[in-house]
Amino acid sequence: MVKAKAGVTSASTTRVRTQTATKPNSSAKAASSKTGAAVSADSSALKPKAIQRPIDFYYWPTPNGWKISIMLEECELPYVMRPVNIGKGEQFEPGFLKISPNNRVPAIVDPDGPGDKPITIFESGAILQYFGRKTSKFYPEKERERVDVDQWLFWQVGGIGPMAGQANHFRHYAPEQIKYAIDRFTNEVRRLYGVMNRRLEDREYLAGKYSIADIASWAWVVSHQLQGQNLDEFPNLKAWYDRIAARPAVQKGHAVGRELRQTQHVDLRSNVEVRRKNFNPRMRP
Ligand SMILES: N[C@@H](CCC(=O)N[C@@H](CS)C(=O)NCC(=O)O)C(=O)O
Repeated sequence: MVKAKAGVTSASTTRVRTQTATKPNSSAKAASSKTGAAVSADSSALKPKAIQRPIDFYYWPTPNGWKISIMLEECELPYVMRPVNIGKGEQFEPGFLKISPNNRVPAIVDPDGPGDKPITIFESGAILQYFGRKTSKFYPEKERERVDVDQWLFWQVGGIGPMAGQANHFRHYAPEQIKYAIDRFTNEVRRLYGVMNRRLEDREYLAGKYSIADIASWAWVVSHQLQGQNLDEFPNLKAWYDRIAARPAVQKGHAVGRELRQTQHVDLRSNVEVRRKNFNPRMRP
């Protein structure tokens, strides 16, 4: 279902995931008090609720954004997608800065956060862990299993994400083709694909069962061609990629906002002002 609703940014097209209930928290409180469950205000907010209000999801269809659109779909959480056109520089608008102090997507505001109060979260890894704890899905509760997921999640956030981002930048967006930079980042991404390929030699997923670690890395492997990689060189990785791509929620999440790229796309190479803001940190507020 697609609805128009005012957003933080000037682009206010929003998309609302099908939802069954939008009643305020008081109903949820009443429902839980009937069960007599003795839970602290904080922990109760991290458990799935009978009634969850839509989560505001600040997004642009990019690898870091897909991680969250896929997780929202996998967890069947209701959300309102609020586009932040990073090609037009909307990530630098003051309203968005309050939500995402790093001026980047994705970010979320969950009206039903801990203590039954809204919570704002930026950084895709933190958002994935939050949804994992909130829904008890794709993020195991046993410490040993959770540590396994965490190490691969952090490997993605600190490793393959930034390296693949730089490879993509120097291959496709840099004003000049710098061979040293292209080789350095393309080769490092290749090494990291090799790490995943070895890890997946004797298992179906990166850390135990399908988890937020797989969702995070998959979203980056999607753009392997832009990063100068050939999945045929990595058979275990390719099988993993296809296995995850076959999941209906992954397909749905990956398709969120796809039309925005066509209707609102701005080519960063030809938009001098946006590039000045996006790629020169000294110009940023
Ligand atoms: N570490 C951040 C990275 C977020 C990030 O780099 N987002 C990109 C889109 S994939 C962005 O907002 N770029 C806008 C810009 O560079 O100004 C995360 O994992 O959430």
